[in-house]
Amino acid sequence: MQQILDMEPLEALQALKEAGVFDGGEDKQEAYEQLEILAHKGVHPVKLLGGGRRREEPKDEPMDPVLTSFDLEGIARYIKEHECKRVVVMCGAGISTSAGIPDFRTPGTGLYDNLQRYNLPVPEAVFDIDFFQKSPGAFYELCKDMWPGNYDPTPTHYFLKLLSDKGILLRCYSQNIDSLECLAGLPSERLVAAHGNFDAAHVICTEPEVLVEIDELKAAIDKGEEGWQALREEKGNLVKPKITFFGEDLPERFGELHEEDLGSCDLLLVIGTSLVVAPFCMLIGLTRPGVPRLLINRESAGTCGKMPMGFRYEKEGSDNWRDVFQAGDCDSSCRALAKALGWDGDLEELIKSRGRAPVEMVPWMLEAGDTQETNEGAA
Ligand code: CNA
Repeated sequence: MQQILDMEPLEALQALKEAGVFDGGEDKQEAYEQLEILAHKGVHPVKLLGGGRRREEPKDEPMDPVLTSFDLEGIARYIKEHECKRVVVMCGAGISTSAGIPDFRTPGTGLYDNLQRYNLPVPEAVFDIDFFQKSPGAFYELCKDMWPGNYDPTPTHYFLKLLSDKGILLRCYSQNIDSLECLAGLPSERLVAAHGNFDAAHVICTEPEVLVEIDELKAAIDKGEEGWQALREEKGNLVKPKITFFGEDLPERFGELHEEDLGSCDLLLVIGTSLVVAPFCMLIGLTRPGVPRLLINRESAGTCGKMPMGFRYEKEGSDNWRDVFQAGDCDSSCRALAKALGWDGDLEELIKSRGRAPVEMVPWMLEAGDTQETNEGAA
């Protein structure tokens, strides 16, 4: 593995392929294709496959169970007994559906239907730079609707604020562009908006990048096609919020923090995502093998049949020592987890006060003095 680590990303991937790592089934082939895209961008496959420096335990080899039960109660007990201090949350569109913002992949919801008149070949095309250049209207329509201020945070967003106020949230990695985490009061240093958001705008395809005031873009979009066409002429090309499109690099903050955060977290919560967008989905494989992982989602996602170091909750007995799948709705599951922790009163107060109610830190963080000591790395 060390020799492979020293190779260039593409060369290393080829060596792994030749060694048979991707033999046996469509899922493995899909994983190979995702890693190939990343390798072209300079991301080393071994880091994502779990062979990086931080691995103290062998990859995907059974260990003694780290949970006393594989359910929300087991996770709650783990948090308290192990005095978790560095919880990482990964989330996606599913945490905002109860706010009224449709996700992509749930059949029958509105986002795809609303955009039909723009003849999107697939829903994801709305975040495709080539499609945007040909047909910008669909994305601008989506922007108008999703602009921060049009929707309220959900109980799940306040659950994130609760973890932060309790002092145990190291970071929340969100794929969402709706900024509802901030609106719920989550401090910006606790958030990585992995696919960007509406905080800033830029002229596409400029090097060095040309920034545009976000309010200027909003005013143009509000005027409709006439408005954004005029802005395009003025700036020399289309202007868009700094939301990451397929084929664009993720924000620098993601690159700076994710390895250290995932490699040092003591619990991973994955909420409301189908875990199909790379490189984001690969983060679940960067935790140390003894770290418990909980997926809260309506449907199964990110399993080991689909990706390297994926969840093993479908496995029997000693083949799953740490993964829990809570199938169902995010809001009720977060409420149930808060209840199992004895924090349900705090959560309801946060929801009622729109994130303003005071919440006391967990005793083990109070003893630590302040969050800096253990949540070092707030950036
Ligand atoms: P996705 O692929 O649409 O998956 C969402 C997942 O959430 C699915 O597996 C659903 O079953 C599940 N789900 C939906 N509602 C709930 C609920 N109430 N409780 C529990 N589970 C639920 O979306 P991902 O986030 O995985 O995909 C990443 C894309 C989608 C990102 O690039 C986003 O930018 C993009 N997106 C973002 C938003 C937003 O910002 N709110 C909305 C739509 C799409």
